[in-house]
Amino acid sequence: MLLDELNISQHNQDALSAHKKRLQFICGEINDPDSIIQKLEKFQVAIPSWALGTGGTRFGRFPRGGEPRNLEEKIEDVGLLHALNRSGGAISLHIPWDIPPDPAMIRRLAAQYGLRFDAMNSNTFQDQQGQELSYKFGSLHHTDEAVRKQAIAHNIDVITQGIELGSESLTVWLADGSSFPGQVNFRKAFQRTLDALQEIYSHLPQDWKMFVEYKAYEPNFYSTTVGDWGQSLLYVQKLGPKAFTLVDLGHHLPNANIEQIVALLLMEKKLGGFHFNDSKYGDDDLTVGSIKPYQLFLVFNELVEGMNARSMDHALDLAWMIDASHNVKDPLEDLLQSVEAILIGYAQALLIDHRRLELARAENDVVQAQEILQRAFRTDTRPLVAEARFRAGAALDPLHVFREARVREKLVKERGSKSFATGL
Ligand SMILES: [Mn+2]
Repeated sequence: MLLDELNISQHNQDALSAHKKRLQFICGEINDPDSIIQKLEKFQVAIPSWALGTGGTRFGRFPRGGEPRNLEEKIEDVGLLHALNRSGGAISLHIPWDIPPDPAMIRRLAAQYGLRFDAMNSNTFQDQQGQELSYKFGSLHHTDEAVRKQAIAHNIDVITQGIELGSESLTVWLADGSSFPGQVNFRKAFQRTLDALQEIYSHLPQDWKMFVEYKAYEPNFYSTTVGDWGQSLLYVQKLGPKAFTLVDLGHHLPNANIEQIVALLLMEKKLGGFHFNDSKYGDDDLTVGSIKPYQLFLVFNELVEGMNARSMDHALDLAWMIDASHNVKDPLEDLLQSVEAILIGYAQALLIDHRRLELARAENDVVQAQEILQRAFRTDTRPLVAEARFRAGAALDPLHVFREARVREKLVKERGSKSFATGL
């Protein structure tokens, strides 16, 4: 088994003394490092099944081989990541790309790797083979009731499959919208979508949550039926207490103040989950922290402050997931980088002295407020993140171990150079 060949403890032994020096330095600079390290150790980010293969654009796809050929191999890949960093203890499935052939067996397999099933994702944004009616002009907002019924039935089916896997949430992202002015009646499209979501909502088990994800544009380029956080919030407020808005960092118009959106959704008790990625121009789905690490930090600042204000559990009360995919990196290396970036940003936010920040705000000391934030942002939190991993039995430097153990080469040998993972 590939897991046994990772040699994590040997790597940690070799890297330990240099790590301890770096850790000692930062622990001398900050208050209560232990409580930060414990929070980092607890924080888990779900890995989406569709990020394990090379992503593509509409111009092409350049797979590098060794991609998981089925759900079992996808679970094996997430298990590998989790062994390396002990921070990716959940997998988020996409139906119908990952229909579990034998749910009980799949659940056992995941448990062997210490993984649980995070939110289930339905898909009514593309037509599947053998599907009776087309989603070309939308799904839940479609003018034809028969299409809406088909999309509702699919979502209910995804819930049923999720129950068997032990998942506790459904994420609905709709591509529904219009590409040209005049194509849809906004009000009627909203109403039809709400009616359909209500029907799906009525099939949620008691302890389940429904996440309504929004996106400003693409694949429709004029309007989107769940286009922004305001529209999502309208739906989830009307749906009921089990419905929440899901924020995907890449789903906003350029330069939107995402941290403010997060703060207000949390205040309204309607923030349910989070999709991490990064972008320069649109929904670029780039590696978390690769373009705008300061924005990520500011988002985490609002998350930490807002969750503390409501005595929420940082690790458990919101659904954390990566939603990224692109075509130039090894997907597993990319996911290791993304998880690392998330933990670095979270650790920086934990360093913020909120009491002093509130004092500065009360005195309108704008300079001091900025100093407090940026002092935290400019602190190198990587030794804290590495220490959290070390305590959890993971690798001090996961990427180094991944490369040293030649994981990709072995996967190519095992699965072939032309293996193809389902997904986008
Ligand atoms: Mn997303």
